[in-house]
Amino acid sequence: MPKIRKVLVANRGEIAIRVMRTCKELGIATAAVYSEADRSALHVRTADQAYFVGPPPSRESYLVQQRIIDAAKQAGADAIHPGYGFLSENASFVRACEAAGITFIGPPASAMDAMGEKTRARANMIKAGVPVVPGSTEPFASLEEARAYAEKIGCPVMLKAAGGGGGKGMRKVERIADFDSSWRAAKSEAMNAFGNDAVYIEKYLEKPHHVEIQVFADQHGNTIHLNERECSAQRRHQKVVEETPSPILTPEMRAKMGEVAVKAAKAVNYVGAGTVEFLVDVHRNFYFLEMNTRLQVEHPVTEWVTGLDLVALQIRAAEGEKLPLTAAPEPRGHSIEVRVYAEDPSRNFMPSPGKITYLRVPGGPNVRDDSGVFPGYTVPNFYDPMISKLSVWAPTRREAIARTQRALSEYVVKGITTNIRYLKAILAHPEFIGGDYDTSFLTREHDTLLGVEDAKLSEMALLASTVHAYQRDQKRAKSLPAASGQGGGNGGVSPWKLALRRR
Ligand code: MV4
Repeated sequence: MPKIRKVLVANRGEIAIRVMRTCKELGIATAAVYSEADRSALHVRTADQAYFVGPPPSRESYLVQQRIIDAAKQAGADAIHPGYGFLSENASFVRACEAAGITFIGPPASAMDAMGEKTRARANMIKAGVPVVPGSTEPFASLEEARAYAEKIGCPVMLKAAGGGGGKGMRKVERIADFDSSWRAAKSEAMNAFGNDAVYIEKYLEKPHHVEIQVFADQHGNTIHLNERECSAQRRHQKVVEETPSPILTPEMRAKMGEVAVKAAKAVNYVGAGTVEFLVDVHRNFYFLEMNTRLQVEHPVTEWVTGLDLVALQIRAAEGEKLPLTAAPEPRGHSIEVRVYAEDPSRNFMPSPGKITYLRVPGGPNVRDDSGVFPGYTVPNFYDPMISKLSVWAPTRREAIARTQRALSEYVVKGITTNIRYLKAILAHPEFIGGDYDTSFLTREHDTLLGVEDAKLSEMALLASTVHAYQRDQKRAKSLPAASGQGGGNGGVSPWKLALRRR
């Protein structure tokens, strides 16, 4: 297979720049695509050339397959890197690339098909001997059939959309009396979100951890894992903080989960970078959840502890090269990534697009800032409001937390609101520091992390500090020399103001 000489990056923002950086290091030319809203975006300036693909909404630009393929042809690119999101997990796009004679840097369409639908993925995994969350593999024909199944396995159960992912169409059923209404709600939500109302049932797992395994495969049947990422710090199914190694994994669990993840990837003839997601229950049993058939947002933490460049590995695998390693490297040290968003935590995390009037980006030893923004840039409101990923490496977890805090404190972003303070609060929380935080952590500790105070306690604290200040000022006023001409008084000036004058 011939070497790749030019890559069209079918994405925007930080991930487009991330991919182009490796291309540059490998001597590969780059072409960007951009929408009307991204004319002055950093990924356009980073690429060797750039092609306009349409109006701001991604449906009319970044998601239009033919526009992307036409741009690649015009550029004379021999490959397309899809990044994450957009067309990255779209099997029909992979086939369209193939038909156009362009290498898709990612897995074959057949692997995407095998993992795309949750019930099909579960069936494939069961066949391969991969543990899945106990439950059904087929959607149910009727409500009665579904209710009978839920009664058999016992509440609580989780209803999930077969066509879905990311928590949409998902419903927890606590009592069988609630089953019928939850079932109908899940089905209609699934229909609206995915155009597919198939719903299946799983046993509900209490307070699970989200632990995922990075896998990698070449075109010659060599498949390895690259250890795990702990991703339990999520809010509304959006990851906020990721780290590796997972603080809850033993070397034995890592080896076992890695082995299972490789088995999952092999079962679908996977090629390139992929991620096998697991739920880990309180007893530390682990169950296959889904497979992401793309490079993930949080891949930098894996790069930090393995020393590998995952984008370079993706490109080499797409060129038909053999994997340069045969087993998972021992994790070296610890890495944490936090996602910096243009959003306002105090307004229910509402996106806060707008112009960045001033920007200072963290740096220093073992700090990496993957960003798509710059001073003077206007964050558009058409896309995901993530403005950067801050990741760090340190020898130990304790030091990695301290380094992340240090780096976050260097960040200065003016003009828009960010979640930086919220991120600092997460890293300072005893439960995060303790390491055994599960997927309920951010929701459960929401008020604490936002600095929302208990109203009664706040009132009490205000009273106490007022009394204290008054008593202190009384004492100070008494020890003051008498003010001139005022007969020993202080001219009617309050003791507080006097105290302030003395400072
Ligand atoms: C579950 C679960 C508990 N039991 N399935 C949420 C997104 C979807 N991909 C899977 N999810 C869950 N499935 C059973 N049987 C709890 C979750 C879940 C979750 C999973 C991963 C990361 C964050 C989460 C937050 C809430 C619920």
